[in-house]
Amino acid sequence: MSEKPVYLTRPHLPPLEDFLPYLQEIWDSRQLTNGGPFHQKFEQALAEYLGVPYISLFANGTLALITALQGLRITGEVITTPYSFVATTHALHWNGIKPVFADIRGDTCNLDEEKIEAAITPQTTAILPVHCYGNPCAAERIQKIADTYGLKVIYDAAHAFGVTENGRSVLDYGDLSILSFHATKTFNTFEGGAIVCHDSKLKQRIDYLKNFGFADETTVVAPGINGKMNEFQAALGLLQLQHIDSAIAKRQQVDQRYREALQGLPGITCLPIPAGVRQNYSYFPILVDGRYPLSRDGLYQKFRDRNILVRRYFYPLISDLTMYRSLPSATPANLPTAQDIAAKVMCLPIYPDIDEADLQNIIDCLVR
Ligand code: T4K
Repeated sequence: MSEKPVYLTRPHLPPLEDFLPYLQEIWDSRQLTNGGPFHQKFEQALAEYLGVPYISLFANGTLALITALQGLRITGEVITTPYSFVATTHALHWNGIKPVFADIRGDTCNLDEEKIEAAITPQTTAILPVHCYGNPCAAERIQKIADTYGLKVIYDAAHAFGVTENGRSVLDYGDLSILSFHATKTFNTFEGGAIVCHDSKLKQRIDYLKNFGFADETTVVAPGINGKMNEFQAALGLLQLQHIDSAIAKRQQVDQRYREALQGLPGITCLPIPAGVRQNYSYFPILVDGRYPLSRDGLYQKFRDRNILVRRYFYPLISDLTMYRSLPSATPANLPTAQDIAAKVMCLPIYPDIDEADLQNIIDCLVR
């Protein structure tokens, strides 16, 4: 076993000396949070980089998700995917909304658009899909369903920073999208997140909601929360924007390396990148099936024994967790593809500065 663990990911950071002038400015101004100058600059720069009309920064992606649901006044039932990080469904729970799970597609691991209509009831108010691993959902079809039934669409785009399909940002779709800038994401501000929306009124409401509902010093217009991003996060974000394209390009090289090395390996399938998609390479999921000499969990253990910290995102399914499994939609028979993928999936380490020897060890662990 090698002494140094190989982590699933390592956060990409700019050179520390480049960040020191930003810190100096924060120290000098003593404006630490509440929409200070870095917050304003980062919000604007980010909207430009992502090519979106309105963006509101948040302390993290989960608060963005919780606030997004409040922003659109979502109630009742929301159709969502069981194949995601727990925050997706927890955000519904924190809003007193009943999650209704529908199955996923095997090719993208995203909510299967053809399973949505059957899950709609008179209580349904919205659809909450996830662009899982940055692969875009079938957004046009989902919008048609939403329009037919008068539903809102909220995209959990936590994995989809900068992702485009046929040149169009995935953030263009739905009523709004949320992003995560957590340390483990392609673009990070230690912790952080955002809501992207398409009209100024909604942005205004979201900005009130993330600041306790304050419209001015004495006016509280809604029961808001504290979701604000602080100046440290915003300054780092501003600097990180200068490095994001090269970080994505380096991730792409790792992705390519894996695909070449694993091509034709019986029992191992790399999830395809759909045609026309500009990915951000945030994850490298593989599916391990019965043709491979080890079970998925056997392979997981082999990696662990070599101190390679692969992860089984997303296993277990959210619908199998104790707090959700008694929901009628959580029954495994309702979610056969999600069950199948969750039993086969494993995410391999991927990050811009991954060591060449580590990469070779990971590949060797799979092929030998
Ligand atoms: N929606 C979706 C679809 C999401 O995937 C997420 C978050 C959210 C919503 C919510 O967004 P946030 O509220 O988080 O902004 C991680 C992350 O904590 C979480 O952000 C992420 N999804 C989820 C998929 O993964 P863990 O508990 O599995 O991470 P952890 O601490 O085990 O770290 C994974 C690897 O990263 C390890 O190998 C070590 C390495 N690492 C981690 C951290 C935190 C570092 O090298 N440095 C670090 O600072 O949840």
